[in-house]
Amino acid sequence: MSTPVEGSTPVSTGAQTPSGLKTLALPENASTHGPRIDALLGWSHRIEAGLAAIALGWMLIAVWRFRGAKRAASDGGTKRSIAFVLGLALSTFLIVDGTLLVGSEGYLRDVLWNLQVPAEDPRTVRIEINAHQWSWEARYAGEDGRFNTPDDVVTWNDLRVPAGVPVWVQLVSTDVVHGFSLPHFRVKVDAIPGRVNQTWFQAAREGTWEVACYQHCGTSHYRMRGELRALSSEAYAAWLREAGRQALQAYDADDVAAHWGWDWRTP
Ligand SMILES: [Cu+2]
Repeated sequence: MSTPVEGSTPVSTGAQTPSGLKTLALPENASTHGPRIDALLGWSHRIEAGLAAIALGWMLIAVWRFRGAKRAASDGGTKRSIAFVLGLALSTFLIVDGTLLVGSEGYLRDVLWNLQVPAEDPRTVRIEINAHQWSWEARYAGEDGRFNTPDDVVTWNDLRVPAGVPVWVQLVSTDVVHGFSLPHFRVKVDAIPGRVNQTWFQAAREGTWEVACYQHCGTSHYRMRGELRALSSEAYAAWLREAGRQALQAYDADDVAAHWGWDWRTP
């Protein structure tokens, strides 16, 4: 069930029927690239169902067709029959799997391996994320556009992005491996100590969704949740300006733990 958070829109946590019951369906999609991921999943499931039906059907037919047959002692096959079966298996494998591999190459490149961040897009919002046991700490560069400077905006379990704009995330972890996941955006990437990973997404509309950890990262892993709010561009800019102003006032050069940001990595 959704957990209403005081003063905000309830976070959507899963696909729900009108009566509020959860279904096995994917959570609603809130990103611009989500439909392609969902279509890929849908087609994979259809192909798997087809293959399973062929294999099971073949087995059932064989059981029915030879149900009264006498048990025959196995002779281990002749060289010719073994070669025939091996040849048949190998050709089936090459034709079926080869076709799938070649056919899905474009999809792999465009959808699953779509790591080409729209870095040239001047609207692209950059966020650094530091995962902890058990929270998400996020850092925005502030007005100067540079990270780890006094006007950086730092939030806890509270990601804010403008809707309809690419969001480029670079992330690490301070302790163990965490899994940064936006289920409603079909985004999953590991947060690993000592390594900067990256991903990007784009919210299709305004709203509030869940940020989850999908690696079992310790006893309170289940509590490692945050909110992602997709705002209008104006609301986002206003929030960032005000938060940056407050950050400047609260800046403490001696607070070493607060200075975990890094120079933005360019690919
Ligand atoms: Cu975690």
